[in-house]
Amino acid sequence: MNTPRLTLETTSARLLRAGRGLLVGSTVALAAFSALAEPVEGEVKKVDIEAGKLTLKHGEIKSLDMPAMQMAYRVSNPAWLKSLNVGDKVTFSADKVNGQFTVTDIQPRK
Ligand SMILES: [Cu+2]
Repeated sequence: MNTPRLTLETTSARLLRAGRGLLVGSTVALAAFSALAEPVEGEVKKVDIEAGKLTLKHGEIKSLDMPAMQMAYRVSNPAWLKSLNVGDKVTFSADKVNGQFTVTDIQPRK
């Protein structure tokens, strides 16, 4: 199930996976997990290694109350930027970290 990924996993991502594996039986747990970031499809529009920013065109992100748009994100791991190119199709998760929208997980999509 775990494919090699260029990601640093957040605690919430691990919790989410654990929750899915557990056959969640309680509505409390369901409510907690539903608030976590869902993977979103996007396309790389700009990679700014110096600024540590990634501009993505993305679909709706319900967990962040965001419609589809194009915007710049910070990234949890700046090393990811080196393996991304404009035009790449990706699946990513984003969250607000220290008040800034941040990509917490990103993988190429075919
Ligand atoms: Cu956005």
